[in-house]
Amino acid sequence: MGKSGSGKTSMRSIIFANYIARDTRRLGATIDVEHSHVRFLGNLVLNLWDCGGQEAFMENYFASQRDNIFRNVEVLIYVFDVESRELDKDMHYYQSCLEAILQNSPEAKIFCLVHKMDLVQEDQRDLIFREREEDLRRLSLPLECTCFRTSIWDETLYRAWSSIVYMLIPNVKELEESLKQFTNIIDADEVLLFERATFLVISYCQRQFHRDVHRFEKVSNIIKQFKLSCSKVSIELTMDRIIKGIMKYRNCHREGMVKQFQKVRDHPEPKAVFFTCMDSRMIPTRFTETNVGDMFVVRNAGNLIPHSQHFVDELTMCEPAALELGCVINDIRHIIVCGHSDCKAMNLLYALRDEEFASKANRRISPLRAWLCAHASSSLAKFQQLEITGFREPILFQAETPLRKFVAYIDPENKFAIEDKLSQVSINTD
Ligand SMILES: Nc1nc2c(ncn2[C@@H]2O[C@H](COP(=O)(O)OP(=O)(O)OP(=O)(O)O)[C@@H](O)[C@H]2O)c(=O)[nH]1
Ligand SMILES: [Mg+2]
Ligand SMILES: [Zn+2]
Repeated sequence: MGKSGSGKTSMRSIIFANYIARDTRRLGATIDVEHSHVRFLGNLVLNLWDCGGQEAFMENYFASQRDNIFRNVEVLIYVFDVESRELDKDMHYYQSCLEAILQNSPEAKIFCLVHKMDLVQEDQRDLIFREREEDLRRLSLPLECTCFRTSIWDETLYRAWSSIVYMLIPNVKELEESLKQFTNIIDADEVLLFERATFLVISYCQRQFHRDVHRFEKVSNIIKQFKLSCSKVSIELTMDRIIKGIMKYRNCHREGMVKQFQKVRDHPEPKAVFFTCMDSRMIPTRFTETNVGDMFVVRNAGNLIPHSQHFVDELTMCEPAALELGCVINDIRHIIVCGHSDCKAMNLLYALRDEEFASKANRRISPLRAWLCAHASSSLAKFQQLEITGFREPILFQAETPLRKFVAYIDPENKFAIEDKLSQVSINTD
């Protein structure tokens, strides 16, 4: 939370989405709330809500969305732009947030980030921060708040977020105990435990005194920068690999393939239309061991097939056209719809259960949300029916002709993540 332009999305993008500080200048204002799930320490999931701070949205959070925004909050992070000219208004919104938190999630921890400290003269920073901290503590009563000074241009951002994340880890004491044992066994001066994706410091064990109290954040910052520059090199390497791949194909395999193309051209006998997700992990010809001439492959976000009712008066999409090409013109009799686990499109569909997230305004700015809402909302509805029965009952599918019915059990052994169950429902609904 925090006023528009205070730097919320910037810090989120740096910590959780591999942005560098310079990239944040390109960010637009956040429209309403952006939800993201961050997987953490193996199986923890951090649900981050980045609430756009423009006044119309803020008013809306306190009025019509109050329950939705402030219920089940574990941590409220309020970001103040240290250079803000509207301090009174900032404080007013902050207090409204506290009030709503007190009503809906009284156990929530409160963090205040006095942000953009880089804009304050160095010799003034301590003083200004201390004044703000004092004001905020006083204004927060009866709730307690923890204040940090932050800037995206230095390591202070890591210190603040490490402390926030530390509060959220349920078994942190066990981790600390194991870390202590490990440090003793290897006889180290100091051991730090970083979270793999964000490089936030989760815990540490110190046996030798060290003078620099900011060393952890500095290490986080340096390693993250290093990781980012490695990933840049890796993008260049990937492009290089693709180009080399094309050259190798032309030199080594093309001749053999052309013979197969000619054979297929003279005797085409495709056996299936194969719908799957565009996800880079899906390589359908490899895992089906099919070859030139075997299948027509159609790929999109989430392996969806739009219902025929969407084909109105010449307006259509690629999927029905592909079905006509495969099944009518080429007489293919089999259609395969193949989903996969951890599908980003299905994860988003799951998040679209939230009405506000799926609102018209949000669909207007996101073609992916619009696509999912238009063509997967029936899957979502089926999924929600099944959720009620705890997935014990099968779903019944009935085509337009009453004779075509079938049942499907979704994850009967209860082995999959909830989003993967939705993905299975969606494949069946297609
Ligand atoms: N100097 C300085 N600029 C920052 C800092 N953090 C963010 N900014 C800049 O502030 C501008 C606004 O940042 P956003 O992250 O989009 O602001 P926001 O809080 O998400 O705003 P809304 O989405 O409208 O609520 C961007 O141009 C950032 O580059 C910081 O620590 N120091
Ligand atoms: Mg934003
Ligand atoms: Zn996918």
